[in-house]
Amino acid sequence: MKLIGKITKILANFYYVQDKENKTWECFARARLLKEGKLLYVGDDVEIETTSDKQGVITDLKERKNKIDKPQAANIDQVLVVFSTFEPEFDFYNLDRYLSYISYELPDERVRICINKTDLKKINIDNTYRNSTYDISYISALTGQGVNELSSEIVNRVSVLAGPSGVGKSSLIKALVPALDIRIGRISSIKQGTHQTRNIELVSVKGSYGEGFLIDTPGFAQFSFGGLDPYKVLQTFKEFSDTECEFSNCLHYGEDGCSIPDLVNSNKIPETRYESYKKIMDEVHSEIVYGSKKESKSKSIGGKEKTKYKVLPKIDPGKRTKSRKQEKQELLRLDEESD
Ligand SMILES: Nc1nc2c(ncn2[C@@H]2O[C@H](COP(=O)(O)OP(=O)(O)OP(=O)(O)O)[C@@H](O)[C@H]2O)c(=O)[nH]1
Ligand SMILES: [Mg+2]
Ligand SMILES: [Zn+2]
Repeated sequence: MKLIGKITKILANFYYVQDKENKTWECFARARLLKEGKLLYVGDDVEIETTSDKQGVITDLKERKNKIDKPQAANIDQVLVVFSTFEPEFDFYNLDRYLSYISYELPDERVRICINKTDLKKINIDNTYRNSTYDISYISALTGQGVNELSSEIVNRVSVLAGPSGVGKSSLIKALVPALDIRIGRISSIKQGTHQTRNIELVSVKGSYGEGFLIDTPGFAQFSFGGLDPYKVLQTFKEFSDTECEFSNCLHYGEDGCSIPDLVNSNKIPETRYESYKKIMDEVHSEIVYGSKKESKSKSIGGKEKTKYKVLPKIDPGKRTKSRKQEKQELLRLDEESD
């Protein structure tokens, strides 16, 4: 029997596919698909050929609207970037990294900031993001505060939850779908760096308001902006990309005569957003091709003419030490993720 369904979970070589009647089939992927280089992601719509009353083989991958490689998911309508106010402590720069990275990968989809654990501590970041494209929800997965309002935002959409480990992504899904039995961490284990969610998993949420799909993902910290297209990165900061600057092609990255610093000084543009942008741009330019226009601002750390080599932007030594430390932490976390 042939069926169409959605991949909800991938474990080793097994793909779990949910059909239109909400029945889940345990499937292998036909070798030909993998040979053609078609990687299958959670969220993909596939055709299966059943082989028993529970199992089947994926025979075809339907056209996908989009995909993201970290976390791996496809056919996404919206990303909920979840951060907590406390444990782990809220951090503007870290949030801006997630926002920029996700908007870069999925430029046409909605990205919403969800500030969780408002029962522990309250923060208000409305002002900082007033000229950005991001909507903000303040919630508590624990008390249910703000969760109902959020549920109306997930109807008829596939939403990916992304954010650092321990911020409460799985808890939020559980608050939206109380019957779910998903792994939720304890704060004590979070402090030891344990990642609770191991697999990317899609769940459907049904309520009186309709149905939506949520994709839970393990917290991740390791992603780099090195070598990305700086103009596309600029597009992820709408408050600058939409602002008039003296120069039509200005990256607002230290160019003489750029108007952005004045707008920051007069509070028209939030300073934290500008600071995040510059740090992200440092990273973008940390891997550039020889001869590109930023070369003069950067210091070579090796390599030959006309070959691609690594350059480091000139940043003050304090910052550089910090970023190396962060890098090391991120690598440590990645180790934990992949164990
Ligand atoms: N006080 C409070 N604690 C919360 C809230 N949401 C989650 N927690 C706690 O925070 C811890 C981490 O929650 P998880 O839902 O496992 O976090 P996660 O983002 O899924 O973490 P990973 O799966 O590791 O990426 C657990 O101890 C939760 O009980 C909240 O709104 N308030
Ligand atoms: Mg989780
Ligand atoms: Zn400018």
